[in-house]
Parts: sequence; structure tokens; C-alpha cells
Amino acid sequence: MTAVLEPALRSPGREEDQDAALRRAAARVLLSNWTGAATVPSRTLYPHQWSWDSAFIAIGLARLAPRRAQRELETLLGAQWRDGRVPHIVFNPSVPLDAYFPSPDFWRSSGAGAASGAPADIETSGIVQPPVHALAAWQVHLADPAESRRRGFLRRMYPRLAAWHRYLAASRDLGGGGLAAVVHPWEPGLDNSPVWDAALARVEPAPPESFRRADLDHSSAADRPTDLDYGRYVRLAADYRDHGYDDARTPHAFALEDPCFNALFIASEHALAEIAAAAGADPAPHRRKAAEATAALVERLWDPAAGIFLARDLTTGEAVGGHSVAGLVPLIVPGLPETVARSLVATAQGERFGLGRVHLVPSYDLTSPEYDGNRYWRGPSWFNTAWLVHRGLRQHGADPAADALREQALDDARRTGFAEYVEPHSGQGRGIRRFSWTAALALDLLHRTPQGEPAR
Ligand code: 9WN
Repeated sequence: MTAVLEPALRSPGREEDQDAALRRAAARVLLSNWTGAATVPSRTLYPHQWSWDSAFIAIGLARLAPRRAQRELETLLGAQWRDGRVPHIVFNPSVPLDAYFPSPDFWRSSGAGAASGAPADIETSGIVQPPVHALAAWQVHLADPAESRRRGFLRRMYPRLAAWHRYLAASRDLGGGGLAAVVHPWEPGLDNSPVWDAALARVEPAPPESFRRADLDHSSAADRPTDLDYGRYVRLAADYRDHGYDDARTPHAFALEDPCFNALFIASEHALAEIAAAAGADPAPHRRKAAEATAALVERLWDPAAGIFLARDLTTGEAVGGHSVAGLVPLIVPGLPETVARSLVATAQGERFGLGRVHLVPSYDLTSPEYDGNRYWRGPSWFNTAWLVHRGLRQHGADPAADALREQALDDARRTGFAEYVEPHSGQGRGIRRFSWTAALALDLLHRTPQGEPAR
């Protein structure tokens, strides 16, 4: 592993060498995590295909092998349910059942999910993850439009992506206000965030002897969720399964509107408009939906006094959870009111997130008693949220902050061997190494335009 170098100490030649070495190392990670049809997030901790991971991975793969990036998304969407949902895990049948928990025999998608349209021949989970996919598909197309057209990539992806968005807009609008709800803490992707604590505390945990965690075989217990959290995750997933994964029939004990999930929906809806136009369909409904969802996001989740978007608990109707990086992610939404965007940048640079003074963007408020710099989503900085905030900063013209974040993400990825996440103050790697989206997003950040500028 190379030591971190102050950007100012680097000669241009040396920087190019370092970038080329990082690109090669990232490519090696993605190659070793490639299964032939998709990329696993990690060979040890996550040995199947994950939904939002694959979208981030495709964004990076597009810089390396656009055809493989297309394949990544095609494999994921090949496991889509007939009701439109894209499952959060697509299981690899050749991986032993005890390699990951909850395994296919827990979810039983082809049986329990049959009435909701789960595929009969592929086992998946029954919950979802944030809809980054249309955004990814559009970036994959742009990386090599000729190859994409030759393979009819967008024409084949468009109906599937549109059905995915319809599922979220219809079946998941549990609050009736024009936003999609998440029904399990694994759905927003920031699984163990303190934002879910109050809602999760109302869930009766499954007895500890009723399941066996596999994650602790590969990762330190201090970095992962507790057994009590796992008991509650299991209970929620089992209840959903036992109601056939039917959103209308399940008495959701956990239902929240998350700003990151909905911001990604909106950014993807904009991408879907581009995809529709390129595939010969009408982009107007997607533009309309994106505008409506943006208005709903601001109206329902923006807290001007806190200077951040807050999740809304649909059981109590209250805003919950305090300052999470999820509340900064709406910076990526095109057409966000400028006052809101300015306030978000100020919050990111303030004491709660310390942008520019700590490593990347902490997943939770540095000043909160709930903050834990090591434990899963309760403080550590992750590369996917840093990539999203970077994109948002660029979009709103905060280029110096975006440049610094990009530089630091590349240094942290290099220094930690593509760690899953880093401790914000020390920058030390946490979780597993050789993590696919860390490598993929480094590839994207390394990409430069023909003029030598970092890609936007
Ligand atoms: C549960 C795969 C996934 C990510 C999530 C991250 C973690 C799984 C787990 O790993 O969640 O889905 O077992 O903890 O929280 O964001 O998609 O990398």
C-alpha cells in the first residue's frame, strides 16, 4: 500500500503514474470480483449480486469495459419481478447457503414471492435498494454510445427501468405524498444508520437462536450491526415474506421516506427521460414525474432550520433521525432550489460533516452522541456517498470543494486497498478491503475528459 501524498508535493509526472497504478489496481479488484455475469461487492462478505452496488459498479466499469458494464445491469434487471421491483440481492446458486445470511432459503422468493411476480428460476431477496440504475444505464450508454446502440442496450433496458420506477411510484408511495417509502433498514442501503433507531425500536426482534449471522466470519463485530439490530432486521424481512412481499397487505412495522433514496429516484427519473428519448419513447412523463417528486421531496423532507433533508417516519408522521449523509445526497437533484443547495453545501462544510477537514463525508453527524466512527453507517465515511456528494457539489458549482473531495477519495481508496469505508478522523480503512464500488467509483473519478479535466 502506498502512503498518502500531499497533492502539493506531487510533480505532474508522479501524479500520472500514481493514477495509472490506481486505475490498474481498481481494474484488478473488479476483475477478481467478476463472476462471468455480474460483480460481487466482495468475494468474502457479500458473495452475490447486490442491486445498488451493481449500479455503482456499472458506472465505474463503463470507464474500463462498457460492454461488461452493460452486462452487469442486464444481469440485475434479468432478475426483476413482474411487479417491477428490482430485488436487493440476486443469489448465485453456486455459492453455499451458509456463505451469507439471509440466504435464499430464508427469502424463498420463487415460492413466497410468486404472486408478486418473483422469477421462478432465479432466487432473490424480496426487498429493494435505492434506484441508481437508470442513472447508471445512461452513464454506461454515454461511455460508448455506438456499442450501446449496436447491442440495443437502451431499447432493452428502458421498459425494465420504467417498470421499476412505476413500482416505486405506485406500490411504494405508502405515505400518499408522492415519495417512495422504504420498508426495511436494508432498503435505503445505509442499513445501520441512527436514523432508523426510533422506528426500529418498535420492532419485536426475532429470537437470536432463530438465525445465524455469517457477516462476523469476515468482519470485526465492532464494525458491524449488533445482534439486536439483526434480530429486528430478520423480523421485518420475515413479516414481509409471510405476506407474500405484497406492499398493500403487509402491516409495515417500519416505513419511512428517506431523502437519499428519493433523491436517487429523481436523478434516475431525469436519466430515464434521456433514455426514453434515445430509445424512441416519450420523455415527457419522466420529466413531469421528476419535477413532481422534487417538489414533494422539498415539501415533505426539507428542514430549513436544520439545513438538511430529514427522513419522515410514516408511522408517526414525524421527521426523524438528525443529520445523516442521506440528507445531503439531494444535492444531486437537478433543479433543486438554489437556496436549498447553498444551505446543503454550508451544512456539509459545517461542524457536523467537516467537509474538507475530515476524510470524505461522514455517514452521520460528527457532533452527535450517536456518532460512532467505526460502526457501519453510524459515522464512517463511505465512497458511494462521497461520490454522490462530489457529483452534487459539481452540479452546484462548488468546484474547489468537489476537487478536494475527489482527490481525497482517490487517496483514501489507494491507501486503504479499496476499503469498504474509512474512519473519518484517522482515514483508517474499516470493514472489508477490495470492495467493488470503492474500486469502481475510483475508476470513475480518475476519468478525465479529453481536455484533461476531471469528468463531471
Ligand atoms: C445488506 C453490499 C451491501 C450494500 C449495503 C451495505 C451492506 C448488506 C449487509 O452491504 O448491506 O444488504 O449484509 O450488511 O449496507 O449498502 O449494498 O455491499
